Amino acid sequence: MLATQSCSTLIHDLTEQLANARHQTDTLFDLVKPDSLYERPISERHRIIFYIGHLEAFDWNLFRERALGLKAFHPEFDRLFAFGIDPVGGGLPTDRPSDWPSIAAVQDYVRRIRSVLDEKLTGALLDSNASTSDGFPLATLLNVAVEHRLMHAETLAYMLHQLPFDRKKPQTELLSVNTPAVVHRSIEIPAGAVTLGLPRGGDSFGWDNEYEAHTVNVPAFAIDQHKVTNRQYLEFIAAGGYETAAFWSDGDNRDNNNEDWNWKSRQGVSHPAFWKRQGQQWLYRTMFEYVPLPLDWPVYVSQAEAKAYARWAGKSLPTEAEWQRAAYATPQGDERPYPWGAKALGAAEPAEHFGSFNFARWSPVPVNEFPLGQSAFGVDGMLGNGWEWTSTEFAPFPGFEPFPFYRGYSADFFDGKHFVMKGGSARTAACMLRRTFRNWFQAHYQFIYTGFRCVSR
Ligand code: AVJ
Repeated sequence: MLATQSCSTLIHDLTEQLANARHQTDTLFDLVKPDSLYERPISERHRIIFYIGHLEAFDWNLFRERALGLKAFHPEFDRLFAFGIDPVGGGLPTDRPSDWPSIAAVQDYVRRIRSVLDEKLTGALLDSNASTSDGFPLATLLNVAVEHRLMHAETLAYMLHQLPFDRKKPQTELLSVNTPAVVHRSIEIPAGAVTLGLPRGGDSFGWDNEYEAHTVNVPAFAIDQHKVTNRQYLEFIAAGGYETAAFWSDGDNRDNNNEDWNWKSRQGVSHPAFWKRQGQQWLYRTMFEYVPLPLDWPVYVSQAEAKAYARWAGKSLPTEAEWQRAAYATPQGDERPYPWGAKALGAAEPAEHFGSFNFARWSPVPVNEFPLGQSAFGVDGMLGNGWEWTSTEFAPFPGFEPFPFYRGYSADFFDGKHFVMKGGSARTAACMLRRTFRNWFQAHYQFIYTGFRCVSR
């Protein structure tokens, strides 16, 4: 497992983090039986083989010319494996397995890139002021490579989750399903300010969309202490939640008012993607097996489903700023680096007693499993055990500038179709639990480790 550590600017730490991240993704691909690497577990994404090449092509395309001044040795693969896909509104890929290179050729490409990068980066890094042709410190690029790979370690887990069990090498996992009964209540958060974003010129790493820091004044609201559980979501289903159009549209002035309802109807969605009905019973699909639905685990759903539940409950999804205030603000008016602050157990850095993250396990745990992780206001489980949907469209903060070496990382998704998720899942690396990290997906994407909690205003 990865050491629990946050982002670093120290070169030595960074090369070690890259090695750890490689180990993490290698282990994931290793979970797949070799005859199944050309499968496409999620129809909106590439086949598994693409990602083996992609993780190396990404690093190589990032460093090769601008940091190391090297020549390409396989430009065709550099292009083939350069970018993943996220089709908006249909347009699924239609390639066939035979369109892709052999596993041996891809592994060769991977090995060659790793050995060249390891050799050349070590040299370049000896100069502690090393920077790229566009003037960024080499440390920033290394953070980009490490976090890009760690994000894929999570999104690959979503993908392999959907791969049929018999195409994976089985693993046993002890599931946590019993904790003290979950008592649901909502917590009043008084009106006040909260900081979003990172100030430029600081020495910690952030992606382009985390800049710049700014203050938002948030009116008073009340927020669920816990994430919405499978048990609560069952009540929504029993109340006809998936058959009632009123829960699926905004009733506001948007032209695409019925988009969520139309999506749900067209796709025939009638329950969360991780659930399966068997006779009178609901089963839950974990990474390796079906189990009876664990009622106190957080429900993982698309944003459209989360919003429908919230409307049924007479509540809303939190905005990004509300979520941030519930997680990091305090009654005293200061802000904590992590929801739990520096408590009796010593350092405030993410540690396993504060929540389920940093590859701690495959499956969720009950929503009340880690009371030590509570925020200053007593809101529980805000980091780990599943990302949380906000109602906020993924859009730039004031002062946003794309990274010149990766212009599309965020900007390609400022399209009104992607929404901000905050928090983290069991498969989120510790470094991305920082306060300013922003994740996002399309409102209709169901295969992510993402749940929600509701607010009232
Ligand atoms: C930030 C998780 C939404 O997976 O689409 C990986 C991360 N971008 N390679 C995604 C990403 C390019 C991105 N998310």
